[in-house]
Amino acid sequence: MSSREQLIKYTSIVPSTVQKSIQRENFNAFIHYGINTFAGKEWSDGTLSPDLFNPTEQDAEQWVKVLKYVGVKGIIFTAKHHDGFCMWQTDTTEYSVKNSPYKGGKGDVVKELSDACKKHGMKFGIYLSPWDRNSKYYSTDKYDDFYCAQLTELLTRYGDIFCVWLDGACGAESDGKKKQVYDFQRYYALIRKLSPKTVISNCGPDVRWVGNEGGFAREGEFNVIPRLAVSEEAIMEDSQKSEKQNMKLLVEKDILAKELGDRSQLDQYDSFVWSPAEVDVSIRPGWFYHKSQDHRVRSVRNLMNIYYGAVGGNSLLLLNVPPDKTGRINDVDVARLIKFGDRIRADFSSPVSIDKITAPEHESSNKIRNVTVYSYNKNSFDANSYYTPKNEAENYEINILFDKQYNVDKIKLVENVAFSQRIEAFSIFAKVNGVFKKVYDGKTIGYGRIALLKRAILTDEIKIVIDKCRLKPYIEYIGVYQKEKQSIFKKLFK
Ligand code: FUL
Repeated sequence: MSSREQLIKYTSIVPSTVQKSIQRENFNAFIHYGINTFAGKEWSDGTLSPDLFNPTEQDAEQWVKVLKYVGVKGIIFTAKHHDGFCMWQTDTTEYSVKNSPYKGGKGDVVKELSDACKKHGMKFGIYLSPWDRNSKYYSTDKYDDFYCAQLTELLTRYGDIFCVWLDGACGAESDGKKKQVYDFQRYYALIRKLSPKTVISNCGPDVRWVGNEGGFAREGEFNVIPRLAVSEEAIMEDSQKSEKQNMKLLVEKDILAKELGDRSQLDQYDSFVWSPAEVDVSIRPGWFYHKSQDHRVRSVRNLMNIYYGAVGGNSLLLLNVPPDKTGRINDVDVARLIKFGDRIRADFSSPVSIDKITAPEHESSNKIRNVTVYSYNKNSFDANSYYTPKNEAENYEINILFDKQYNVDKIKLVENVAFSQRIEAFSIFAKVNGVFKKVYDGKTIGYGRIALLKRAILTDEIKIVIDKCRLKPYIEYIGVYQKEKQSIFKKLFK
């Protein structure tokens, strides 16, 4: 049993500004595109000829427009995958688009995409694989200089970079090479110096890999976790070391998906960090495009499940959409993505109208009515207004009365993470024929829980009970949504 001192310590851990920004805009896209696309490979060994890279209709604006329609806020692009082939006009190596036939060697895919992102109000980020199978410096003490020179080019030539995604995967030993010891602290310091607002993900201090690539989020996702759980060594140890393992992680629910950060675990440590989890998953079986997988693009239902699990489960979602050999996102994926975007919007298009909301007496001006403030158009909550009770209690009951009966199927809940993550268990009851019936049992809330009811329920009153909490709760938002009445697909195809 955690002591009060321990709970005070856990609740003193809060997100940094950079972490808050990505938790608010928690749905982003990955684009895996490079020499592998043209060779039909997932991992290539750094010896493929740059001649292979020759898209005929490359259109970065198409990528951005499609992804914007889906609702993603930022795009993270594979500027360099493990093969070492650079997608920009780099001065650090000859293995790049500058020696490919694309635009007579004058093409710069990083620039094309960053320009398209700027034009369409999309954030732009880069994936720069630390593992480099082409570089002559790899496995030598010159490699960190080489990698930092690449980072510097990318962070100084293309405007704002919202995220640098550092992959922990490395198969150098199976290549017969000495494992490179990366100077991660130097990479982080360089990124912070050149671009202080950039989020450093995966093998980095700001965002943590959820532990699988199959789209599975944890049911109870805590942001306050033991510091030891996010050491670079631990992440690299758990990352892929062979192509076989890479493919395995794409489909399996890895053991790493076990919960981190509940009280019983925290009680064993004395140093903690704020660490949001990210679910990175591909719309196809592979990260790169393969024609043979055109019939295996994820269904809208599957994408929605992933969306609700991740965005609705206090995690970030990073959905990979790989352009094909022409340099465009394939029509199959485009059609799926359009329906996916429509489905997300439709699911949140009908909030119920709340007549009365009551809760235990509030502290100062932090009254319960504050939690209903939400600007749908801006897709944001008012983070400065929240509810917190005056006194700590065993549990907290919030009653919500609607103006009439609605067919409710989801409730969105947000904690104000400026006060850490506190709620550990909650339940939702709906009044049916004058009697409250339990309709949902939940664990964590954090920055976003979408409580999806097993079936829609016709009701004019619900009750949310916070059953377990670290000290007292700080709630930023509660939204109750009706089941979308008309099938979105009918609307699309009529
Ligand atoms: C992994 C890589 O090995 C995959 O190819 C992919 O880039 C994925 C996002 O990360 O570690």
